[in-house]
Amino acid sequence: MKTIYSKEHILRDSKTELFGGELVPPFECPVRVEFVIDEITKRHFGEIILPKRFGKEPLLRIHSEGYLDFLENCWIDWKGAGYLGEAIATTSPSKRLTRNVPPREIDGRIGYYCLASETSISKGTWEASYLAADVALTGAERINKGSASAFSLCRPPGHHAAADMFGGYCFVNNAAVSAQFLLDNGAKKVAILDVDFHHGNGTQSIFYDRDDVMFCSLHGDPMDAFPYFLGGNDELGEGKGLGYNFNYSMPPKTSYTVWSQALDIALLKIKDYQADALIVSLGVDTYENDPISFFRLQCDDFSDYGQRIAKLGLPTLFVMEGGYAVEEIGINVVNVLQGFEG
Ligand code: 7XA
Ligand code: ZN
Repeated sequence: MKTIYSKEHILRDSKTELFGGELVPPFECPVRVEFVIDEITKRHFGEIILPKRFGKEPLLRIHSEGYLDFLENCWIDWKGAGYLGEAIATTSPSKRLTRNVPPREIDGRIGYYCLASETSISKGTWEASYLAADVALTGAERINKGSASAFSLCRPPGHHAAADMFGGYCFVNNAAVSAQFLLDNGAKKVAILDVDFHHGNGTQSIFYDRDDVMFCSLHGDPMDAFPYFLGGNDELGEGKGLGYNFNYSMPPKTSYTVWSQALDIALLKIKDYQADALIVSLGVDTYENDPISFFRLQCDDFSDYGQRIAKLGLPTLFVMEGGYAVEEIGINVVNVLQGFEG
């Protein structure tokens, strides 16, 4: 399996995350993907290739023009306002603030497009996010041209990003952009399996009313875990999309025995759907020692679930999402990919 990767992910190098009432160094940091690349190299796991550039069109198939324009200009506008720190939203439209118009002023604009305040925007955030989408699209194009699998080592991650909202360390929804690219280039149906610890609220919301993308997510119960306000097991899709969205939320300390039972159920749904291709939103923050998550998967479990996913026999694009136990992130990611390859 080929890995698509660009060193320029480093352009996303924010210094602050709002965590526990403090500004701390972000969990989503550049070294994460360097550990993955080191492990791929150490285990001789296939060639590492550079992304192609696809332009903004494929991003506009998923995200609104206003949102992409905001991402591109946020840092410039923030600095222009004279602020010294990184760009952080302090207010957002919420239950009873429903005027649905992006404000002119940058504090208002960033709030309008933000779903969670932990994520700062800094110099280079847009450039890295745009490139991460190209990393994903390069993988999708390989699948479209007949490769059995590919690994898009995207950073920053994407699955929390909605059509017009960033947060949870995500700006452009790399998995969604890839799914749409496959559909625009001949696929009739694409399945997305999200195995990150956190619910993929962005991906769910983008495809919620569609039947050409099935979304299945295994994640921490939103009563206990970010993103809190989406991800219930009763969210099944709407309109044409009813019956094409499946959430499997699980409680603190969930073991691999329980997690893998949910995976098997999700895999059956995907099998019955008869998709042309599978996209795996691959977060390894389900690991027992992840610093911000609460499942109990062990390193060998990642190999096992890679094997289970392979049994679907679908062309499969793995898209990197979360995982913050940096010492083991490479081991766990490559275990999934090697398990998949058998
Ligand atoms: O998959 N998503 C992540 O790994 C990021 C979750 C962000 C959580 C922030 C909670 N303070
Ligand atoms: Zn996550």
